Amino acid sequence: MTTIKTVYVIDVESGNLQSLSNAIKYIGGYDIKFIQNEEDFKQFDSKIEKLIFPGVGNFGHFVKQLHDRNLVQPINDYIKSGRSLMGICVGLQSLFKSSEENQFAVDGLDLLSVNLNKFNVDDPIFKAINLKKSVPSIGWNHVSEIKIGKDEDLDSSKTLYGINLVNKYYFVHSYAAILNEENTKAVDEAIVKGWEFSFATYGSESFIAAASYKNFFATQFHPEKSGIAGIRVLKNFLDGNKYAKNEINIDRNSSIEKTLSGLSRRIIACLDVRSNDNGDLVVTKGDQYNVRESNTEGEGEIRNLGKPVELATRYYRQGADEVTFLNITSFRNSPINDLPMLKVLTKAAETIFVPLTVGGGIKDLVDPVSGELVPAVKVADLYFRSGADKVSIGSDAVTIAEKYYADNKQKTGKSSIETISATFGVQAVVISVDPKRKYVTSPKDTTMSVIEIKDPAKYGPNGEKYCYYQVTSQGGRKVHELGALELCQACEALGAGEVLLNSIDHDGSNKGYNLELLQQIKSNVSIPVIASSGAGKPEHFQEVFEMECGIDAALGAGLFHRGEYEVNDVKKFLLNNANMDVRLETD
Ligand code: 1PR
Repeated sequence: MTTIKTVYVIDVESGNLQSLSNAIKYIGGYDIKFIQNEEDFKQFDSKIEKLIFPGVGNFGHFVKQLHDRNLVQPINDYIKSGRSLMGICVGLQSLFKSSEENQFAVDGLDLLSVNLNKFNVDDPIFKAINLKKSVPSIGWNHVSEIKIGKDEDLDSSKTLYGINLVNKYYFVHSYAAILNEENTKAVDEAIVKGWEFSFATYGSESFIAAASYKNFFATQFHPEKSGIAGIRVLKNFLDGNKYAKNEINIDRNSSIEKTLSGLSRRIIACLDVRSNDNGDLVVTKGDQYNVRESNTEGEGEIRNLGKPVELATRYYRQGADEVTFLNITSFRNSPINDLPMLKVLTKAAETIFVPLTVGGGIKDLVDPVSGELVPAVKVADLYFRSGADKVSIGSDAVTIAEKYYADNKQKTGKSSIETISATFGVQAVVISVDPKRKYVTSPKDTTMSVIEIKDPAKYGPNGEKYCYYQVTSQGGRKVHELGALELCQACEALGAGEVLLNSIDHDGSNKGYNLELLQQIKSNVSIPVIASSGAGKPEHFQEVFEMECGIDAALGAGLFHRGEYEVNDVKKFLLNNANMDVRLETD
């Protein structure tokens, strides 16, 4: 009979708790107990042998929670006692000295005397070709170096809890223990004392990817979101297998491209979800946002391409680097605690160990049952607690941006974008943009930034040589006098961490991404941009990643739903035909 052990998890309402719990359940053999405050710690202290300290989002907010809950001293005492502890992401950061990201002016636990700095948008290797480095860093990266053990019997087949040089791990952060002069000195001194590290590089900036000292271990990346490679790291920690033998023995092919950022080409599978006419939740897909089949009598039924959890799981197994669910009708009249997408996420997150994004209806809501006002940050919290890693905001982003410009770029601190990013971090807030091309005869005809159309074949119906992309809300139904670029810039200023850039003109067309739109937005914001709408074959992914502006990720929907291509077909094509770096199953 196998004995079930207990792993204790510090719960300061961090976004990744559910994902971590799911990963531990998947590994098996452990039950989970949460520690929320000093009293819980005292109650369990003598029994704790494995403690996990997960964090995501804002350093200051996270560390303040530890202080407010009187958890700093018990955690320090626990570490001193030599028992096992694993920190994840901000869980790792909070064990360091301090961070630039610190609106509450609280210091970390100072276990290792290094400071956290923001990645440099003006990284010289990007600047040299007139680009900006995307910050936050979101995506899959290798570790570039592992420094372990002083024992002579340690050889290259050994790893730090399974971390090896071949696998890719999911990193999502704006701040890191970057190896500047001061931090490098602290790291060198720590190594002499027996600390062990692995490092990774984002652009030209190297930073601590994992740190370990005796039974203490922490990762900047998210093992619970790093597919099977991450699960292996977590399992090795739980099993106390510090120098686990390397299970991946393939040589990394050194001729494969190295992207400027170091991140591999990120492929996202997207599921547009809504109720069909029978009230069942289905994955659908529109043509220019029209999701009804056309028939001889006009509009037919909602196009039904499958069940959300089933399809999402299939795409994860096919190698999707991320899965996005867009609730395209927002279920406006559902009681808050019973939003249908919560169940979809809960179920999907049980077996999908890559990041999940959910969009649709993220804004301040009034619960139709209780009449209670539910702020957007609470709605987002419900989704995070169900296993989402990011929320995507569409219609509300347009309202917020319009107000931002009307108020002369004043921030209120109260919008969904601001409140969610202040609590859960900028990386948790994606803006979903639904723009439509509008032709203009001259740039003077609008206050929006226009694009000059170079190809005469693409001029407007009246020979217009300029266009801009007018944003819409409510799934394309409402058109606003605001450009896509202006929307993205306002949202970036307010704290959005990523742009999901759709194009109504290209949606469902299979003719490739809207390159002129992508070029305009990506060249004028510093946050990552996901290309969406129009992918019909692997060549379209290659084309979008070859753009000089440096698109961060590419999303596909219809081509995967119709079964024309599997996600890995696209990745293998990118690797074999374009020598592009992708994460494959072996990773
Ligand atoms: O406005 O915050 O409630 O969010 C609603 C969300 O639902 C928005 O993200 C909006 O983009 C999305 N949405 C609303 N209506 C539709 C529709 O199709 N009728 N879907 C819709 C948008 C666009 C992409 C699609 C790509 C790729 N879907 O997500 O998956 O265009 O498609 P393709 O590869 O097949 O071309 P809110």
